[in-house]
Amino acid sequence: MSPTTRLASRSMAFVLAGGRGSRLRELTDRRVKPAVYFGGKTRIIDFALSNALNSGIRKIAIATQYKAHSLIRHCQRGWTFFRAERNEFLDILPASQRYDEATWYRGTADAVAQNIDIVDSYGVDYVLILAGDHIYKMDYERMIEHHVESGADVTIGCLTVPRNEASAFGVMAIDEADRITSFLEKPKDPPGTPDDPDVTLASMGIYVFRWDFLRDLLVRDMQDGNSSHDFGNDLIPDIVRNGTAQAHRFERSCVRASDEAPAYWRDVGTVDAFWKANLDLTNFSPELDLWDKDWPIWTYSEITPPAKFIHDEENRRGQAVSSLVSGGCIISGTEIRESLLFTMVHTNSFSSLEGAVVLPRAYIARNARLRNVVIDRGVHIPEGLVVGEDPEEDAKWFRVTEGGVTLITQAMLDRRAGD
Ligand code: ADQ
Ligand code: ADP
Repeated sequence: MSPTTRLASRSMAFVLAGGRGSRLRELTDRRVKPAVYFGGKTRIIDFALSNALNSGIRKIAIATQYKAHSLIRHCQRGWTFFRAERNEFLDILPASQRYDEATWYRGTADAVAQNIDIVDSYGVDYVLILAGDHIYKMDYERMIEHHVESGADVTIGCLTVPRNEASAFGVMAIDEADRITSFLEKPKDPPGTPDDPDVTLASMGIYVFRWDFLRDLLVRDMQDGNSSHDFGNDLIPDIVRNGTAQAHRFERSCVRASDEAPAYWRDVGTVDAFWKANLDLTNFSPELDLWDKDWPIWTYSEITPPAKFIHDEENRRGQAVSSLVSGGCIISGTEIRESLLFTMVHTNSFSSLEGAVVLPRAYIARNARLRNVVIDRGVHIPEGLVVGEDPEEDAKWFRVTEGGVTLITQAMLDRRAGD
């Protein structure tokens, strides 16, 4: 066994999956952001979980609270790779009133603090804190190695983002050894870096700690009446002020499509970003490589027959170009371009889709023309619906984003039908 394998086996991943993700609007009305579908077969949380599994981490806990049902169901059905007899597991930790005073997890640090005894029972040396809501491929073991080498109290995953987007992040300044010298959580006016005033070094919201260090910190934080019990707001600024914090640049451990490929990381936190990141997969050579056998994205996948393309009885072609079409789809006499269809989507004659992200089990009746849309799971698109040609008309019934994407859910269609 190589020393690095041992490091992963002495570590656990604690995945934070409790926040709603309200900027995804109606897509998170009934499911939490990590449970939102992404990429045709997977859900957002599968990326963090697969990174952990592919990095050799076999102890994973997931803290949930908001609308956790479909997330829990997905993990129970799909994330069954672990062998309890080798002390491997995936534990789901719903906010469960384990402490009288706190019904819910009060913040991200509280989600770990309320489970201190459970983490103790895992017997690990290192804890990797992850967010369950980003799309990227990363070898976490390299980050844990970096943490051990540097001897810092905490190591924070970070990447550069455009300065005008940086106010959504924790941002940091570093010295020449990548030690963090200052940290500001979501500043209104984020500073640029010394090399480039237009970019900012931002926290990815992922952290490595020694468990004994983090444990002490959490116990103290729980008793602090002024704390919001959040990593980004409270614990990280405190360590930067009073201890040592190391920046780990994402480029050091990202898993790339090829040596020349950029380091791919996305927070698909808005409908526009979600739509774009999904459709980017239809590019000739996508930056996110889902075909890479060395770093697969594991998931629960329904058993489905192959996708089927048929000419209808009037001999109209069912066809898709520059598109991804998942198992179980039936494309009957529909023209599809630059679109991504999840499993078991059924489309019908004289309809066309362009720039469409269609979640599982949607049904599209005849004569529909849909452009630049996100269609929620199980939606029944009625005959003749036209979307993407008249934004004012679309906005009467559906959610039209700043970027001009229309989100369609069944509740919106029901309102429209009832009017
Ligand atoms: P935010 O993006 O604001 O900032 P936050 O809302 O703290 O992220 O959520 C982080 C993760 O924790 C998400 O996966 C979320 O689902 C989960 N979560 C939120 N509240 C929770 C709770 N009460 N219980 C359980 N899980 C919860 C953070 C950092 C920034 C950093 C960005 C990067 O604070 O410094 O830049 O992430 O996206
Ligand atoms: P998934 O996210 O797994 O695709 P669905 O979209 O079917 O699941 O449902 C998301 C969540 O909403 C699940 O927890 C499901 O049980 C719940 N749900 C689905 N349909 C309804 C409904 N009509 N009323 C209330 N809850 C629903």
